[in-house]
Amino acid sequence: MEVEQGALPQKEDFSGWYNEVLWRAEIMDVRYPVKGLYVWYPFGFALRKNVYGILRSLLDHDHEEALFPLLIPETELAKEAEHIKGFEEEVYWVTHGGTSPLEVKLALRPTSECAIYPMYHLWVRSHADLPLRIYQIVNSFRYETKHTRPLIRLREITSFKEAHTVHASWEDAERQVQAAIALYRQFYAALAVPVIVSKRPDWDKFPGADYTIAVDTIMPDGRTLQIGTVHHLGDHFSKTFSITFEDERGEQQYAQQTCYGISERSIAALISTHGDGKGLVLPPSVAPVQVVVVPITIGKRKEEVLAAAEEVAGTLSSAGFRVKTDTRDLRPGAKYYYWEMRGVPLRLEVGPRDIDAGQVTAVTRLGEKSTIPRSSLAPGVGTVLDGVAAALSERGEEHMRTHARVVTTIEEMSAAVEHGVAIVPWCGERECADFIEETVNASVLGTEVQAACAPPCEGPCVACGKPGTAALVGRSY
Ligand code: P5A
Ligand code: ZN
Repeated sequence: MEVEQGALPQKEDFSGWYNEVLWRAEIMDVRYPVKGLYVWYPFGFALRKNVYGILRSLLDHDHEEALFPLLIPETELAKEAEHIKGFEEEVYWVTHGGTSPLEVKLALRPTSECAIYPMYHLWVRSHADLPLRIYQIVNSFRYETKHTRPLIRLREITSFKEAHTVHASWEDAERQVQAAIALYRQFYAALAVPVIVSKRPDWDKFPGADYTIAVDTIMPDGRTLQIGTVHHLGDHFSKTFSITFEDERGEQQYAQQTCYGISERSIAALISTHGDGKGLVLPPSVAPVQVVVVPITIGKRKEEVLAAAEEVAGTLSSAGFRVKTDTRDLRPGAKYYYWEMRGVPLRLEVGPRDIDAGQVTAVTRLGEKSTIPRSSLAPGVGTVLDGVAAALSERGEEHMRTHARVVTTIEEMSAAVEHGVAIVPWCGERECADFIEETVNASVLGTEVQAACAPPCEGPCVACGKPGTAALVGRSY
């Protein structure tokens, strides 16, 4: 395999850095000849598998996985008025079968409410069927008109995890919203990606929802990225699709619903949060290769070094680590560069001196060097990897602390959004949000802000001076 040369663009030039890392680390190939559609390389796909493995295992506690069709008849998609209004400009249509026009046009799902809920109409009969919690991981299509970007704004979302739940009461559905937020928090904690949770303003909620809670992260350039949303759907869709159940007293009731989704933006956030000037930096939990063993074969003891390297790799892989031994005919430096680019959390070097000392030399992706005795190799490696994971979480939190500021005036807010987000008191009026947005060229992203760094902030609205509560203001992707 060819080893790329030359330095990466600085991470300060975030777009340049991001695009370069995606192809040099073999995450995505952007050369596919349709705008907004990209190809997963095998290495990127292995990363995706690990990330979505975590998401699946969190969901599998109390959700069931299923699979619904990609095509939605126009007649179903058009049923919920607000929903179709929200998506009509983004829908791709299948209009023909071969050369014959279809009687009913078929939409490629932009999201699957209108594919799933006609079936929920058939499946939900009695209170004993509730709660119902189902998810699927599928591709979905949105004709995005804003600037498309790999993993961030796609026309084919390849890794759309959507959960759809049904409950007997509005309060039960609200508890599900809280449970979903907790689940997303756990997921992002496992990726060491810091998040801010907030309630989107009414004009920005999901089409057809009572309200929307969003999970945002702050990218290296200070702009926010929405990396998950949880929607309380109330009975909007259950009335449209006639999803009813017989309650304990034998009466028919409309069901209450929620839905929540995550896409490969989660992987964009992972890459962007941790990567550095040498490429990817991956938490051990998701790294396709957790440990690379590099034999240092200088001089006469080549066979002995190779054998020792294989033995080290064998021990670790029996202990359950994802290990690779790099025996390619390249200089060690070229190998280091290659695996650093791919974010491998730990490199073990095995040379003649290590053999004599009964040890391996360990260098983490964060640059920490140590030695680990061969006699306690697996526990030693486990400890070092735990250290990498902890350091990444700490760095993520530090990024959040330095890029989210609680402020009280227009001037401070204006300064804060230049390199991150501001948390400011806002009265909730649209007019004041418009004023804020025009004045500082950023958006009012949410209220009821929950961030590790943000104490509850109350005070006079930055725009009008009336009583206000914490709002999240920032520039988003
Ligand atoms: C929830 C799941 C929904 O579609 N229906 C089922 C609900 N919500 S959403 O907010 O519209 O999308 C969920 C999350 O998907 C990500 N996302 C995207 N990712 C990449 N490219 C896109 N074009 C795109 N559109 C949405 C966002 O993270 C969003 O929160
Ligand atoms: Zn106001």
